Amino acid sequence: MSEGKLTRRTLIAGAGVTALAAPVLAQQAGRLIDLGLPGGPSLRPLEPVFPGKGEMIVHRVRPPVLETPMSAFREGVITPNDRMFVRWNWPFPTEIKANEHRVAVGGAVKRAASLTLDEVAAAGEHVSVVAVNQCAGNGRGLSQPRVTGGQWGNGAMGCAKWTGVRVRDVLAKAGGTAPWAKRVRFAGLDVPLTDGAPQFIKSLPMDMAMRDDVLVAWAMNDEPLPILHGFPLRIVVPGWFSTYWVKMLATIEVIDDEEDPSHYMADTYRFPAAPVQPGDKGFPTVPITTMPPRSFITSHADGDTVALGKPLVLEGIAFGGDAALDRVDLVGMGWEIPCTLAPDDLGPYAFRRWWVELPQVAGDFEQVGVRARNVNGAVQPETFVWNPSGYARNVIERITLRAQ
Ligand SMILES: Nc1nc2c(c(=O)[nH]1)N[C@H]1C(S)=C(S)[C@@H](COP(=O)(O)O)O[C@H]1N2
Ligand SMILES: [Mo]
Repeated sequence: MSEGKLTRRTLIAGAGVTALAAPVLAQQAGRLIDLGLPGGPSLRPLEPVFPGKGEMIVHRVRPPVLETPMSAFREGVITPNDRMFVRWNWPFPTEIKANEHRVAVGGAVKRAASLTLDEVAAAGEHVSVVAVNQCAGNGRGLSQPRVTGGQWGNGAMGCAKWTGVRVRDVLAKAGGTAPWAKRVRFAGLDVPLTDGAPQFIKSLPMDMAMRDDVLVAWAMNDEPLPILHGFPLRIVVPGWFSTYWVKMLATIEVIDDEEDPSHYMADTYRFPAAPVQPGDKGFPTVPITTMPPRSFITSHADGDTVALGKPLVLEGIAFGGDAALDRVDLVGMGWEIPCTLAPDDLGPYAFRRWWVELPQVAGDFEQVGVRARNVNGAVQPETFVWNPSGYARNVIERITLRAQ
């Protein structure tokens, strides 16, 4: 974490009205990408559908669900704003007047407040954290048996530098929280498409909300948040799945419920408390919270050809989830080869590059993968832990390479 470079001026400058240009619906001569989804249609358009976005895998246009192609992760450990995946549950305003935007802070606080962007920016020290933004459903489309929900490949993740103020400092602007406060709820400007459908509301337990690195952020990679990523403000919770990273933040409500009864906390984004089998019903669940470690080979894709008899470098990215990365090993074919990790200069929650040099390719690589472990000892499992919503996938991802 470091002092953010952005000043209050940067947040407001150029942000009188920020609008999202309409998606380019006239389809370009569509390039298709194969996501390798075992259970269903696997081809998706790969197009720059939204102005301000590069080539993205288009799952849905309204509300947008865009996935980052794995090839983008070869470019570096920071995902540029125009390649970060996009996910919205409900439609959101495509034009926002920054000078009219307010964040309502209420519930179990001393005095309810309605804060301008200036007041939010002045609430405390400006803090930057580099952190992986990952959907809890990332990789869900690879689940076997197939599960319902957006059929993501593994590109519902990205790593960016986020800058803002601490949620804690924003709560202090409302005189602080009541002694009986249990959770802090966040809601954005997006509204349900259908009458009576629940708003997207998420909440954090008090100790998380008060953490040093849990932010109300206005900048992503030193730029104002793009509309698709939640302009003008979003919550950032390093180490936790991005379902908690509420975008277009408009409301903060402190509640005294130990368990939040709202739909997106009580009914969905939950995980079986103990392993289940397909078809099981009525089992206890817990909310999805922290991320487990993951790692990916980015230098090669499944089915690629490598030169027989020649040296080979495999490379990729890894992250530790809710704790720093400890090690990455190349596994498969009886191997367990430690990989070199790039220096840890972006902090514990960022993507980190790894690589391994093999002196000579002796034949095909059958089902090889990398396995990350974090400093808490959490390690990627050999076999996939199935769950009905395909949440929190972190099985070792394997590829096969042909030697020629
Ligand atoms: N207001 C609002 N915030 C939201 C959501 C949403 O639907 N509305 N979706 C959440 C989910 S499920 C994900 S995965 C992330 C995606 O963040 P991104 O689009 O910036 O990558 O936003 C989160 N924040
Ligand atoms: Mo998500």
